Amino acid sequence: MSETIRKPAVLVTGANGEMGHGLIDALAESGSFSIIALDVRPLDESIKKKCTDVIIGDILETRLLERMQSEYEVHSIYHLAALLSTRAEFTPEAAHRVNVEGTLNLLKLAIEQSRWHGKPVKFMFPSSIAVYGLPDTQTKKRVGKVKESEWNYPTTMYGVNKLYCEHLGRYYAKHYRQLASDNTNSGVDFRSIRFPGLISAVTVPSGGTSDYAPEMLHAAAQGKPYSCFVREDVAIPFMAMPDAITALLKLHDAPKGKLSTAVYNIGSFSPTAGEIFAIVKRAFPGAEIKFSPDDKRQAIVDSWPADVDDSTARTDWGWKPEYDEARSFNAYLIPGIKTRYAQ
Ligand code: AKB
Repeated sequence: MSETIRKPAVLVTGANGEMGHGLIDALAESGSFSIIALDVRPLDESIKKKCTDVIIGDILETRLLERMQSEYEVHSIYHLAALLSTRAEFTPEAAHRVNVEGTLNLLKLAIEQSRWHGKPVKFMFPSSIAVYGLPDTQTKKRVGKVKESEWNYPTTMYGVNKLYCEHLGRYYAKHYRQLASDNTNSGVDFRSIRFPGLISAVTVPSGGTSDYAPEMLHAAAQGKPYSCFVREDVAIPFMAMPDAITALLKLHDAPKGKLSTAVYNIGSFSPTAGEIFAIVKRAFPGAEIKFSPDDKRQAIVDSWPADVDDSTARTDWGWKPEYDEARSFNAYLIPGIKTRYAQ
């Protein structure tokens, strides 16, 4: 057995995804854990060098997870792997396998790990505003900010999967095998955040329905024309990636006794697509952007709330975005993206 096993390890699934990049940078900076990265694709060099071990494989491969069981002492799992909302609509059953069965496999791994080393395993689960489903745009306008318990009627397979996995996590943490004579605490400490659309200066998303905002920005910075698939007047909550990473780490570190729920909304700013267009145009005056809404993807965005009520996260674990709309674009996204494509 190698030395790394002695060090408490953090497992990051979907490590090569958008959030994985930011999270691995932040975890590596803290330096207190071995980082075990798992992804179906090889990791980009920039993050690979920050990980103790990289496993290329599928979260549906139970043998691979069983092998991990014996090789690592995992104390925290950031389960980021998922098929996002647009991609999931093309292959709903495959999405269900990855998003639900994959999560179940990781929850089982968490239980086994906790039994093995005797401490709780923190299970960090990024959920999404896709768990909400508003019936029409009038209702969306009328309700404004939604609370965690409201409008839980997702219209996408991805949203359905995320909502179910929130419940699965709560079950594993609180009620697992409740009728068994030997039933003891499962050892899973499940914590979840419903993220808004995320925008990163470093990576471009793929397969999501909130992708129009980052796509518009990244296309403009590269001088590529962009056709936006939603109407100018549609609004959903967005967040700059550094705030999303800070939120995950902050909820991970929050004292358990302060947490009144397993699932939290967090918000930052809620621009319309037209407002994002105006900001992008100011930064890149030559940008060729037109709006040609795709009715079906538009309907998905219309079903998501214009804003979220994140007061519980603020009270319980001190959530507060550091990047409002102006700071996100002026201090992070625009300079970061300019530097990225100048290289
Ligand atoms: C998606 O569009 O699928 C994601 C999300 C809102 O969770 N970005």
